[in-house]
Amino acid sequence: MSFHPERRRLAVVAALAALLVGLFGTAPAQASDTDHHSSAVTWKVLVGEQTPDMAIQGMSFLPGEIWIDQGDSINFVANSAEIHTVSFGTPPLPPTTINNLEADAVPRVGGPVFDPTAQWTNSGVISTMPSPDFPTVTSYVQTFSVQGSFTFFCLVHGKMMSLTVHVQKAHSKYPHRQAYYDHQAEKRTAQIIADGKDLWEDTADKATPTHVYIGASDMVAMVMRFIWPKDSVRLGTTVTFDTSANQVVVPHTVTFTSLQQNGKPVDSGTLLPAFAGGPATFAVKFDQTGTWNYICEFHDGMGMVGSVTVR
Ligand SMILES: [Cu+2]
Repeated sequence: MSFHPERRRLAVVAALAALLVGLFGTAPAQASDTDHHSSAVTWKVLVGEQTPDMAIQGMSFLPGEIWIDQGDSINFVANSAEIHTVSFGTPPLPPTTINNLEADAVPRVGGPVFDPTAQWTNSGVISTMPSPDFPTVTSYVQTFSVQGSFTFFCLVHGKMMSLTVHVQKAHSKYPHRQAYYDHQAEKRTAQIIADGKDLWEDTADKATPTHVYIGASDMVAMVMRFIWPKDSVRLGTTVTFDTSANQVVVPHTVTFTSLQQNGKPVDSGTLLPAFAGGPATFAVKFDQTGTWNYICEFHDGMGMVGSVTVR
């Protein structure tokens, strides 16, 4: 084994750090010490929430409202495997289809200093989990030089996932410090996860071995799991996979890993809730005994997998 790759990576990081200090001067102070601040502060906003097993995903910026001064920056930090963006303005394409959404969400638009007069500003896709399909970032920093109140939103989850930034005159007193926002975020995260657990339990109460729910979601949380009682079904049974427990537009698939019918792998393709145009359900009639595993092609990395045992 050799240390070389690691050393090379460290060297690159050090060079980058040097370059950043060169570009922006000394590292900014943290928002904790005093209100009589003279140097610019970098604040932290969390993007998304999740349980450690990634089963429950939240759709909030935390905090959802923040007061900063002219010259301060916000570091938006990826906090979930689910993808989000930090966006402002009107996207170039109406984000009504998955293709449009991806075309708008993926490219970074705008520089390091926020420009409220620009038609569209976008972070690119923010996630803790790299995607094989598009580039993602784990951090996005914007510096605010213009006074005013600005509401950012997540293009993926719509305007219900929003953050208002109040930019005060330079050197104004802050109403809250970072520790206040961190504490608020902790409390809100617990509420979001409790909401997701309730949603999961309510959906599990409706599920049967022949009616499997493909996740569940409301305006606060998403359950990234197939929901069904883990009982077997008899040969010849039809199992329906159903997206109707979702109140937000989240695409899923039911993709079997080894089951074939008519010489083809059994795969639903992209499913969407009926209100988003569907197809909302997928039915499979099981004509072979065994345990058949399936995944959601979008969310298997979060553990969204299931199985049907046919006896
Ligand atoms: Cu999925």
